Parts: sequence; structure tokens; C-alpha cells
Amino acid sequence: MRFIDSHTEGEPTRVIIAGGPDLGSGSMQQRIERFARDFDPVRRAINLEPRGSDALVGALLVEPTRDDCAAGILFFNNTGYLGMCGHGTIGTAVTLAYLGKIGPGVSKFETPVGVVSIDLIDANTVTVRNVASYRHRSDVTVDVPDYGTVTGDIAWGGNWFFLAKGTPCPINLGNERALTDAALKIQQALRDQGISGRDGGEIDHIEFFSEALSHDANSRNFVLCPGGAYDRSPCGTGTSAKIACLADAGALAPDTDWIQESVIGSRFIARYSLNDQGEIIPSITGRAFICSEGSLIQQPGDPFAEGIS
Ligand code: PYC
Repeated sequence: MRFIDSHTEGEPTRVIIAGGPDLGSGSMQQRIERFARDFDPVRRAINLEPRGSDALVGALLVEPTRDDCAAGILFFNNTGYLGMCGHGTIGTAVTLAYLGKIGPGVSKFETPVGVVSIDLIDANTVTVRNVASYRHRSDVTVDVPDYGTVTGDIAWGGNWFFLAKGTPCPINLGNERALTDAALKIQQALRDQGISGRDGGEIDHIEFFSEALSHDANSRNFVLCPGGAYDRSPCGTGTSAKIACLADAGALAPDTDWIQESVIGSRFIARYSLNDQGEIIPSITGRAFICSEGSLIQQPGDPFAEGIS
């Protein structure tokens, strides 16, 4: 399998550009289900150590079903599959530009949760126009062992998020372990207490927020991803979920910038518009940089050819 690695504001993306599994035709949702059912060892080989890492998000390029889309993208990580990935979309767009497959301006991609568009502003800077995002429930309380009652909002930004009010400790890399432990406990408590997104969607991403450290940013966040790794970037779908909550609360007007800082201090600039149906459409601007390209090799007899599970 040929791959190109990039990072988007610190968060890695590995785009499989050749030799990935043939998922046939069908909708993006059908193809990601086929990936999970028939080719999960391929996901593990790409993402898990020793070839990958817990933070890595994989992106498989597939033929789109729609003529107006440049590609279909299926995202996956160390534990399973993602409906959408904001940093991964920025990384994929910069990768396709690096390969000369897209040029400056707007391109559309199909994902399992809908069509997103990107605007390639320069070789490294991309704005993603995400799927419609919304706050599903506000001020939800969850009883978390060792932490007590935690209150937050449940929102969709292409994945399901629990956006806790506040943070158990200051959001910085020195507290990465404590933040991860608290978020994992909230993730488990939501599961145990049957608290979910619309139609039972599993809330597999947890966010904490604090004041930003830089004077011109609006907020700092910590985002726990489904496989237990934290997002080094401010998380594109997580920032979309945040924007949806702010819009729903009347705390952010359309076309107003919201600068979201990550736990490592990198940032996305977010804003939203309303579509004809009055839905919130977040846009996220960030930068990605190519880090490496190569081939994944699985030699006969390698006991970890399919990753360390
Ligand atoms: O940027 O949307 C995102 C994302 C999801 C998981 C990791 N990054």
C-alpha cells in the first residue's frame, strides 16, 4: 500500500493512495461497512503500531458516486471507523494538492455522513465546509465515577460529541494523562447510562473547554477520540459541534470567526452559515503539512503484520 502522511495542526493523517482494499461500488456508508466487515485487518495494519500510532487517522480514497465530487473518503483510526474527520479532510486535501490531483479553489468529497467541500487556499491552507451540525441536547448531566456529576451538551459535527462544561484541570500537555482519564470515564459513563446522540448514535468523542492561552483565540479545547488518543488539533468535527452549540445558544452570529485553540496550542478558525433549510453549516480553516510518503510492507512471518492489537 502506498501512503502519504501529513499532519493538520499537529494531528496526523495517513492517506492511502494506492493498493488499498477494493470496496466495490455502493454508497460511502455501504463501503465503510464493507471495509469494517471484510477488511478490518487492513485498517489495523495501517493504523496500529508498529506501522502507525494511536493518534493516526487513516483515509482511504475511493471512487465517488457523484459526478460533482473529486473523491470519496473513508476515515478510520486505531479502534474503528469515523463518519467524518475535519483534520483528516484538510490533510487529504493538502495531500491531493501535493500530488497535483486538485488545484486551488473548491473541490467536493463524499463521506459516509454526507458531502463536504474544501477550498484549497494555498498548498497548506484549507477551509472545510462541513456537513450540517446541530446541538442535540443541552445541559445533560452524567454521573461519572470519581468525578461526580458532569454537565454538558450533546452535539453532532459529523461525529457525536459530549461537550463538557469546563475542564477537570488546566488544558495543557502536562495534564494530558489526567484529561484523558477523565474523558475516558465520561465516555464510559455515557455508555453505561444509555446517553446517546440522535437515533442512538454512540457519543464517542469527549471535549473539555477552557479560556484560550493566546489573547486572540476564543477558547482552548481537549478532545478525546474514540480509541483513547487525544486530538492534537482542535478537532474539525469537534469544533463544528462547538460552533453548533454556540449558534443554538445565540452566542455566535453567522459569518463570525471563532478561533479554537488545541491542547498543543495549534488552532482552527471556524465560522458558520445557515443553509436554505436554516441548518448550521460550519466552516473550519486550518493548515496541513506533508511529512512523509512510502509503502507499507508486510513481510511473510511478521507476527505484527496486522498491528499490535
Ligand atoms: O478533526 O474531526 C476531526 C477529528 C476527529 C477525530 C480526530 N480528528
